Amino acid sequence: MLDTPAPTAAAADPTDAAMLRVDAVIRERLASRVALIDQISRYIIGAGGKRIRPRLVLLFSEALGFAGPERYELAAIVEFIHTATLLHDDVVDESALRRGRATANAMFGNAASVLVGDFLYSRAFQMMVSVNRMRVLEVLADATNVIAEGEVLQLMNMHDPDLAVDDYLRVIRFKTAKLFEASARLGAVLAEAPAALEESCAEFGRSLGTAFQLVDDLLDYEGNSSELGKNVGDDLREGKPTLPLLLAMERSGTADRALIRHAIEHGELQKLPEILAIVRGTGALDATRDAAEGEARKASAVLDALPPSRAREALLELCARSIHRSS
Ligand code: GRG
Repeated sequence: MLDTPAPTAAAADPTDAAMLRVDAVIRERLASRVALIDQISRYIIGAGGKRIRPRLVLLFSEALGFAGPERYELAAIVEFIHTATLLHDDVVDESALRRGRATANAMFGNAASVLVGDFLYSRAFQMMVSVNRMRVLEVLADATNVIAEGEVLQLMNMHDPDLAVDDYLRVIRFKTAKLFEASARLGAVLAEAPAALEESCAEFGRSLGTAFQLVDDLLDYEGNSSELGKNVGDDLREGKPTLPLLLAMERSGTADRALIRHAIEHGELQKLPEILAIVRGTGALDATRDAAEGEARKASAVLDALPPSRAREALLELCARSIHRSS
């Protein structure tokens, strides 16, 4: 089990009030003179989302003593980038449900979703320019580039039942952990923290982001669509070789392994119940959760480099919540 405390419902998050400021920035910066952009961007952003990445910016800047208004702008920027990737990803994956609603591609079509994703992505860069710090631009230009590489790598790995676990991990570090890493790092950049401390923050984000995606991949098998706000089984439908399947293949006999291989190669959802039974029976889901807990533990350990503060406690809590979640 994770060493971090179990999440407590009553714990006050020091970013709650600051997040209201971030939401105000988000609303203000979504504005476009083009009605369809307004409609779609408000549709997806208004659906909520956990806002984890902006919280990382706020918590790291607070933990390191920075309280300037740029933190709200940067928090909104990472949420815009995240939302742009979701808009694009749902088109690529042909997903129908996101944040408990029909996806933007299902509601407005693929072309509109991709283009509004481009709007949010480029608006994020306009906002970065307004922060006027070359290092911020560098961190986010690098991160978005790596995220795109991760998605292309994932595309190349699709339908490949022989994917190595290390190659799977590389994809999730690129496509998901990189934005967590950048968000945490930006808190340190704002606070002008020494290089070694900035690296520790980045390492926290990398580990937490990896844990987060491992749980995401797990929930695609054992989650509940209404709690998750997206359809379970999407990964299998697409033939995506994620850790639960890779581990189940390693641990199962010839017939079960052949069933999973076939499902990955052909992207079959009909066999989901049988595959779920194999994934559960072989302990692959538990092993995936263990891997996520290991990453979350690594993230928690990094926090020792930070001075004690409310924000540091909230980061610890975030590690626990990222593992023990149903959405
Ligand atoms: C636009 C830079 C750019 C790249 C496009 C499509 C693509 C390349 C990247 C997709 C990356 C992606 C969607 C990774 C998955 C990340 C992930 C776990 C998303 C879900 O995050 P949550 O659970 O979502 O934080 P909410 O809805 O809570 O905000």
